[in-house]
Amino acid sequence: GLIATDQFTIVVGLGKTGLACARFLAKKGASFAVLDSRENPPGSDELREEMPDVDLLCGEFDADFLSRATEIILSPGVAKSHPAIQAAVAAGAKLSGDIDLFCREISAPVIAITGSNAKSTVTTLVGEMAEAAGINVGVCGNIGTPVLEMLEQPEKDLYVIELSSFQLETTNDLRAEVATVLNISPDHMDRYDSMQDYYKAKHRIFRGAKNVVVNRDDSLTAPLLPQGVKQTAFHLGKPDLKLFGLIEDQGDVWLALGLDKLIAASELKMRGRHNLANALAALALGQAAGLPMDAMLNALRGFTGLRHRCEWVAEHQGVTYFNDSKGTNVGATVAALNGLGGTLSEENGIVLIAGGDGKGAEFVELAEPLRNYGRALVYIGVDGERLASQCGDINSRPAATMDEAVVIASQLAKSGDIVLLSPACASFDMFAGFPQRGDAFVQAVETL
Ligand code: UMA
Ligand code: ADP
Repeated sequence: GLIATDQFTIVVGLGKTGLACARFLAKKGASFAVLDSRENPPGSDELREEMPDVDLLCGEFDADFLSRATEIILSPGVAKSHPAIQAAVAAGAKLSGDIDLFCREISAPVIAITGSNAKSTVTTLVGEMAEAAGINVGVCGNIGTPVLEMLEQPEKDLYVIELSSFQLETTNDLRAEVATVLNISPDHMDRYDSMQDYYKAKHRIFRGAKNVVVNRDDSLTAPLLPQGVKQTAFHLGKPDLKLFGLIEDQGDVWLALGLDKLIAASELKMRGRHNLANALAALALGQAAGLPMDAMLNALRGFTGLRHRCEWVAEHQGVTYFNDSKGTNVGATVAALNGLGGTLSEENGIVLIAGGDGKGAEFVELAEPLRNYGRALVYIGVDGERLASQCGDINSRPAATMDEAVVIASQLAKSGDIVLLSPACASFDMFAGFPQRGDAFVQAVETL
């Protein structure tokens, strides 16, 4: 029967996060119910099996029921601005998320990482750096493992948490040992009223942080600092004592801090200049958390990058193919174009495969890197034509499938060129997700 007590919690959304929240609350003996707007949400079977007494209400949210809750734990897939959620908040329900619940439980330090792009790359890298230093580390959050799932094991000595703007909307009390916003460019504009709202959500990561890491190349990443918070920074320019950067010496580029050359860029296996920024960010985060430099550099040397992020796929008839399927917003694709374009010689260019579900974005910022490095554009997906219309006067051609896109791209590319899949869009109009889209690209390249 539906909850009869005065004090109860409602978990809104039963995806990975909601299920982990339900398991956590059940273990605590809390009285709670679960709501999901989907008719048959993922996790229902597990919930019914493991917690048969917990009510699961599917379909349109019941604002009256929500308004009776003491606390609402909101999943990242549901907007805080949903009218039923707002009504409940107005009626006095406390709104939080899985990150808040997690932080109340642990005493180990947290390295918290957000940004419009490069989150997963930097989170993974920092995790590997900690591991290389012999630290028992947990890597979790938006990267895939809900934070509360970590509590099913003994407490770690350090948590590296990737946070999305959605998760941060409901995070009130993070108090990270180290926090960073890696970069900010428009994304998820179908969920935010303005860039200002998106920016504000991201900056909640700095609440109560002891150390912050700032990207000096992106002023939107700098927090308003309360006194006593230590700040380090990184950028793709000259370093100083508190600024990780690059030194050029006899034609070689080095990652450096102050006058110390730490590691040659040529030793990194990740491709593209944007990945130098990611390596510097990871070093700055690790240093702020007290990780030893040697271990961090060893981890950097061994890190080949994540799949679907400017991933080298093949060379075919002098053309190199890169899979950047995780490039799901304009900022990511701009970074991939500039990052890889910088490695090309004068006469070569990039054939870009882009398009998909644009999530309400504008694409005009693709025009400049395409003017600098673009050979041609092959566009796919529901927003492909709109994307192409905003990319200046580059030679552009439509394709109906990934196979067709790759064939057309291979015909447009000249020897020495790059063919890059970096869609600047979500994949859901054609694929189950970015991994499936990337796999389709790789497969199409292999059958050329
Ligand atoms: N949904 C509804 N009704 C509901 C609840 C959810 O329609 O009542 C929909 C959402 O709109 C969304 C989907 O269901 O499309 C999943 O939402 P969810 O909150 O159930 O998601 P989880 O399965 O819990 O996964 C979430 C993150 N997903 C989102 O933020 C959408 C995962 O990040 C994350 O790995 C996981 O928690 C563990 O922390 C995924 C993601 O796409 C990878 N993140 C976005 C991104 O990286 O751009 C932010
Ligand atoms: P996120 O988890 O934030 O989506 P990923 O590490 O998965 O970040 O990278 C996603 C995409 O972001 C990459 O495929 C690439 O196109 C782009 N990207 C990588 N590094 C950067 C950077 N430093 N600045 C901007 N975009 C980047």
